[in-house]
Amino acid sequence: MFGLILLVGVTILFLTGLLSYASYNPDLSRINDETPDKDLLGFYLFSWPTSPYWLYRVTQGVHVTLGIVLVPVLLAKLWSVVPLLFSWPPVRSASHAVERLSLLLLVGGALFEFATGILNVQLHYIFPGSFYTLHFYGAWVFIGAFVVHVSFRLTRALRAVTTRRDEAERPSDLADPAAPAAPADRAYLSAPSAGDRAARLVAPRPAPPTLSRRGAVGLVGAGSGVLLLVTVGQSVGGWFRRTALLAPHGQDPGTGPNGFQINKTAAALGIRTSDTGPAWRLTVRGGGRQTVLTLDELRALPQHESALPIACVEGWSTTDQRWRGVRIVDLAALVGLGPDAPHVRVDSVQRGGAFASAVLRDNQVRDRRSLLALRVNGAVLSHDHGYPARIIVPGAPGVHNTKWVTRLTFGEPV
Ligand SMILES: Nc1nc2c(c(=O)[nH]1)N[C@H]1C(S)=C(S)[C@@H](COP(=O)(O)O)O[C@H]1N2
Ligand SMILES: [Mo]
Repeated sequence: MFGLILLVGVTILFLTGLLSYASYNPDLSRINDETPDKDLLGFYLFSWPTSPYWLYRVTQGVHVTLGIVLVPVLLAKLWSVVPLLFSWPPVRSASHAVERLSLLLLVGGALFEFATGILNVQLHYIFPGSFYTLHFYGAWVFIGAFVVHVSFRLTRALRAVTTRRDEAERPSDLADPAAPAAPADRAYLSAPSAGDRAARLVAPRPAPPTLSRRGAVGLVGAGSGVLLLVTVGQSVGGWFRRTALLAPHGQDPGTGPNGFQINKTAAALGIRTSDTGPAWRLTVRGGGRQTVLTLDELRALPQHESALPIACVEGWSTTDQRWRGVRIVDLAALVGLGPDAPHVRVDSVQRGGAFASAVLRDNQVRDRRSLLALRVNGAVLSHDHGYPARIIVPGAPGVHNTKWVTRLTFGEPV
């Protein structure tokens, strides 16, 4: 039963994970992602759409929330199969050898993916390398082993959940290989081989139970349920944020127009007020031209509104915020690029470090909801939300909504 839950759950995790990777537009530029040799594993990459505008909020909310909720199921599943690790003889046939080898990658891969994912959403960046790269490679290794494992075990798992309980649990059958043969359709319940006995997870000499089957399922279900209740609020955002007791950023993002989640503060990234003060300029380049604007000049351009959320790879998102600023296509027009403007490289005043820059694809540039925002919810952007100007793009992962923008470069090779 745990195996079947994981079969469905892990498949969803894998697919939403692949989507999350695609959403970074990793094929567009090394600035967005440096995973080496992704071309082969990234065969499926596509141009991430801007509609529906809540797309990443949903796919990544599902990915992170489900990953956390499945932890008790994964642990219980591993616990239930621990005896199999010591089955004897260790290898019975060629196919058994393949299966056991795949288990190394399966169990190792599962622990690696869950551990790196949880460390990332809890903001412990302790990896020896980029999180994307590790989690992405790990996912492919794991899913390979997962496919092998499922192909070996699916029929057995389905049989186990459709078998009547008293039959499946009759230990005497299992302990005694000389037991009389059962009718043909129940043949697997009698005179089992050593391998069969081990695979059915019934102890040959069971000790008195400390937990009933129902108790074990209940414990795991309750564990997952509690995790769901204290996690999902960070993806739903708004009022529900209060219920997200496990959210590493805390439950209270503050009040007022700028009272929504801040990922990294200006102070944490060493953004100086002198960089964003009166000396701040926006440089727009492209098509062989360049123009430089002051904040007042930017404010004098046509202003537009978009109601869009911020949705982070860490699984948290905000509800829709009311952004106001200049359309990115209008900025492209300043250097003579029309409505068919190309991709743009966005640079912030941030000196190095992750996420100081990003490259947006042409479909994101051309979407009329994509803004260089100067205001949010009726107020000027706060310093922590990217004053004086930040990017906001529908459907994009939060990391591409660059804060403290100072330069836009259209159409150059990136
Ligand atoms: N310059 C810069 N912009 C940035 C980041 C950053 O580290 N530096 N973080 C990004 C990430 S990962 C997210 S989720 C969003 C969060 O925006 P917020 O802090 O306004 O909610 O900002 C993005 N913009
Ligand atoms: Mo993020």
